[in-house]
Amino acid sequence: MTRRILPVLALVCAVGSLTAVAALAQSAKREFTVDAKKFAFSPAKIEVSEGDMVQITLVPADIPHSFTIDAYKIAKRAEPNKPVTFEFLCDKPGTFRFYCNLTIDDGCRRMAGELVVRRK
Ligand SMILES: [Cu+2]
Repeated sequence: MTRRILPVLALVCAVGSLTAVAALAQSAKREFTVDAKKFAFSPAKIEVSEGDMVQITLVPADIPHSFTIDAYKIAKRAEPNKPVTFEFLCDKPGTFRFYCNLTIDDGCRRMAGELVVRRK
């Protein structure tokens, strides 16, 4: 009886730990600090993998700016000396434009970058 159960237990444990590893790999946390100044984002390109939890800290240096991605329904505004940190799950693969949706200054319309979510 013990002979039969042990291999099964070993298999269950192996599968269990593999599943845990796979889950960890799927939900990698990626942290980015995005500076916003002189009507530009830096970095202007953010690359992650599908399933990543992405944390962004938006740091405006001159005037208030926002980090907006329509497809992910994100619009976060921050002011100089008051950075804002937020997270979202990148569950949609593709290339998405991020931009500043504030209208304080016309220059904000030129502010744009790219979020690339690679398909797993
Ligand atoms: Cu702006």
